[in-house]
Order: sequence, then C-alpha cells, then structure tokens
Amino acid sequence: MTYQNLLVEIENKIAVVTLNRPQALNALNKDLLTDLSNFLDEAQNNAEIRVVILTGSGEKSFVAGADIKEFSDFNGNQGEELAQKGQETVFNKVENFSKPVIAAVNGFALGGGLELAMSAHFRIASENAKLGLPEVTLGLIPGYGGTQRLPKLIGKGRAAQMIFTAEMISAQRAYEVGLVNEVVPQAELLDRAKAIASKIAGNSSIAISKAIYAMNLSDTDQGFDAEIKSFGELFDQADFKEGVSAFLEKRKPNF
Ligand code: CO8
Repeated sequence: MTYQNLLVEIENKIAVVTLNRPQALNALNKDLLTDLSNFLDEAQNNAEIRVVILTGSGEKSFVAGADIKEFSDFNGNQGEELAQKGQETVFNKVENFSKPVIAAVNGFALGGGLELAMSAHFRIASENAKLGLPEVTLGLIPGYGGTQRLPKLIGKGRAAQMIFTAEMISAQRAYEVGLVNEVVPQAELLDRAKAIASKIAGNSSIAISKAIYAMNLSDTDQGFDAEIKSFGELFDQADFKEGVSAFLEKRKPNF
C-alpha cells in the first residue's frame, strides 16, 4: 500500500493513515482524494486492518480544507461535480466504511478537513486543534457534507453559528459541544488514538460492522429494522459462538 499523498502504516490490525501534503497544510486536492478512495477500497478487504486512524502530517494541520487553488476558476457545473464526486468516493465511503475510522485531529481541521473528520466515526483532538467551516468567506458553503453532518453532531443552532460566522473553535470548545470525544496533548494524540483503536480491534469486527451499519441508518425510518435484522444475523456468526463460549469459560474471546 503505497500512495503519493498518504503515508500508511499497518501494525496490530490498526492502519494509521497520514494525509501528507504538508506544503499545503494537507489540503485535499484531487490526487489526495483519489489516494484516500483507493486506500479505503484496498483496506476494505485487507484482513490485517480492523481499524483506521486518519491524521495529518506535521504538527500544525490535520487538513486545512479542500485545495482552494485547484477549484479557483471553476464554474457551477464543475463545482457541483467536484462536491458530488468527493462525497461519493471519499466522505460517504468513510462514513459507511465497515471498519471503524477514527480522526486524530492534530491541528487545523477546516472546511473539507473538518468535513473529513466528521465523516469518521468519531474524533479525538490535540490541544492545539482548531476546527471550523470557513467556506462562506470564499463565497461558498461546505460541499463535502458539512451542512448535513455538523448539525447532527452539535445541533442546528451551534452549527449555524459556526457556518455563518466562519469562526474556528478550539479543541476544548469542540469537546464541550461534542464534536470531538477527547482532547489530549499533541505528543500523546497518536498513542491515545492507537490505544482506543486497539480496544476496538480486540472486539468482534463483524459485530462492529453491523453496529456501524445500523447506526448510520439512525436518522432514517429503517434504523430500528436494520438493528433487529443485524442483531439476528450475528447469532449465526462464529464470533457469537466464540464470545459466548469465552464468557462461559471465563476467558478472553479470540475474535
Ligand atoms: N488550499 C490550498 N492551499 C492551502 C490551503 C487550502 N485550503 N490552506 C493552506 N494552504 C497553503 C497556503 O496557500 C500556503 O501555501 P504557500 O506557502 O505556497 O503560500 C501554505 O498552505 C501554508 O499556509 P499559510 O501560509 O496560509 O499558513 P498560516 O499559518 O498563515 O494560516 C490557515 C493557516 C489559517 C489554515 C490558512 O492557511 C487558511 O486560512 N487556509 C485556508 C482555510 C480554508 O479556507 N479552508 C476551506 C477551504 S474550502 C473547502 O474546504 C470547501 C470544501 C468543500 C469543497 C467541495 C468541492 C468544491
């Protein structure tokens, strides 16, 4: 797994994916988005990967947004196409990925960068992180799902304030409003993300994939049915037999 704009390290069933365009504060250009999309496709069928951690290279930025230079001369059709393709091939793919994706936000998470972090299943942040959706300062709105995911995560009123003012919020404020789950010193960010990932990797991956599936339907009228069906399906899986046997035999399950 080698990519031009990503560094991928796989260890103990955890893939740490570092978005690597430090010269542009890891802004999302076409090539980086293609790399991310390809990585997700490869990781889907890679049994060595049970959890993915997304982070940015350097100590300053997770992702400073979509690459503004790349779309600076776009017209409406091109803008729509860029948003559509990005949402389909990366952002929705991250959200619906069957293995947990954790965003380790190590600095600026702006525009498309915050949108990427919000597509992940949850986020932890370093103390220096700054998060925001500054698109209206460019005469745009968020185009990679920000108007949809931010209100769900922090409530419509808070999301409206962030989007309308374009102001960045601190990691601490992001924690207070539920946008990130934890805030840790930058030097500890990756270790903390790996510790959480390692806990997850020890649990039943098929059960976790069903949890992701059902949770992603929680805003639709199919959510409860999805939970019931998935719950039932899991009884026919080897992990259920192993999990229950382990409990009865007073040992750790080996999934
Ligand atoms: N795109 C391209 N290049 C960038 C970006 C970006 N988003 N952000 C930073 N860079 C580049 C800078 O141009 C600079 O390059 P150079 O040295 O060649 O001039 C380099 O990164 C370092 O940046 P700064 O010198 O600006 O660093 P500062 O520490 O002074 O400032 C900031 C850091 C505050 C993060 C500042 O760089 C900034 O405001 N960046 C832009 C943030 C932004 O507006 N992001 C939103 C972009 S729009 C978006 O994400 C839309 C998503 C939906 C798209 C849907 C499809 C169209």
